[in-house]
Amino acid sequence: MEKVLEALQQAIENGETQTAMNKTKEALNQGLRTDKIIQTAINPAFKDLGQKMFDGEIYVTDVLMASRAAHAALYVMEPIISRSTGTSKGLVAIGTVAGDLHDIGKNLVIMMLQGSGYTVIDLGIDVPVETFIEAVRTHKPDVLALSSLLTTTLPELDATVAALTETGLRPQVKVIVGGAPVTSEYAGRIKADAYANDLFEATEAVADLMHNRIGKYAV
Ligand code: B1M
Repeated sequence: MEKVLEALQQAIENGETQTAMNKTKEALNQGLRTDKIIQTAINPAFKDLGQKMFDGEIYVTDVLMASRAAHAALYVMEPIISRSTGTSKGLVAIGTVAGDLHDIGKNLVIMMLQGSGYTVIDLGIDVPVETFIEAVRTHKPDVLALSSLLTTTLPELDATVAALTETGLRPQVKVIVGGAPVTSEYAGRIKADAYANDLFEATEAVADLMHNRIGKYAV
């Protein structure tokens, strides 16, 4: 792995915000692509941190510091990833479900969607079912994207799709779900339209949904 990416991964794991920003700039100046930076430095940093958190080697505060450093790296890459094409390809409303405060993955998905020409309404984290419903009613997005990183908050995905059906809004919006504990099988069970494993798949899946294509991410 390039030295600069190793240093970036380390800076994120150590929660060193300024170093994370500097290393990201350095990586970009060396001509490294944003997808490589994400896949080779940011994702592995959180894989490591997740394991250490699971093993009780580090505390939530350590992970919070790391998250700030990762957001700083994303901030540096944002203008490149989100470079818009001018005309919008469609409207996506996205949020992390109620009870869940994880937003790094969601924010990456947003940047990628914006960079691919979609307009995105970010509903934030810890979003209750009612807020998703209100957003669909008010903004009429083409796609509603739901993120969940906790096993305990998975039922919120189900509850949101069910509430869309109960309120009669389901036919007007496509639903895509994602996040580490979400699987294609689960997405199918709750009758979502698509499941995506990462930011790249999410963007492809949204394109399929926009064109009513039964693509490889359909469930
Ligand atoms: Co938490 N956390 N966390 N955490 N955290 C996990 C998720 C965990 C797996 C760690 C572990 O135990 N090994 C575990 C969940 C276990 C489970 O339920 N299965 C866990 C836990 C237990 C907790 C707490 C309960 C800890 C505690 O308090 N004791 C607590 C819960 C707080 C809450 O939400 N109510 C908690 C808190 C936190 C922090 C706040 C400290 C911090 C979040 C900061 C933030 O997001 N602003 C945090 C973090 C950072 C993690 C880990 C280490 C990293 C998550 C991350 O950002 N990954 C995580 C362990 C891990 O994942 N290895 C862990 C990087 C990111 C780029 O990937 O988010 O997976 P990811 O997003 C990907 C894909 O999933 C996908 O695309 C993204 C980009 O490629 N994707 C979608 C995501 N959403 C999508 C939506 C889509 C499509 C694709 O369409 C709609």
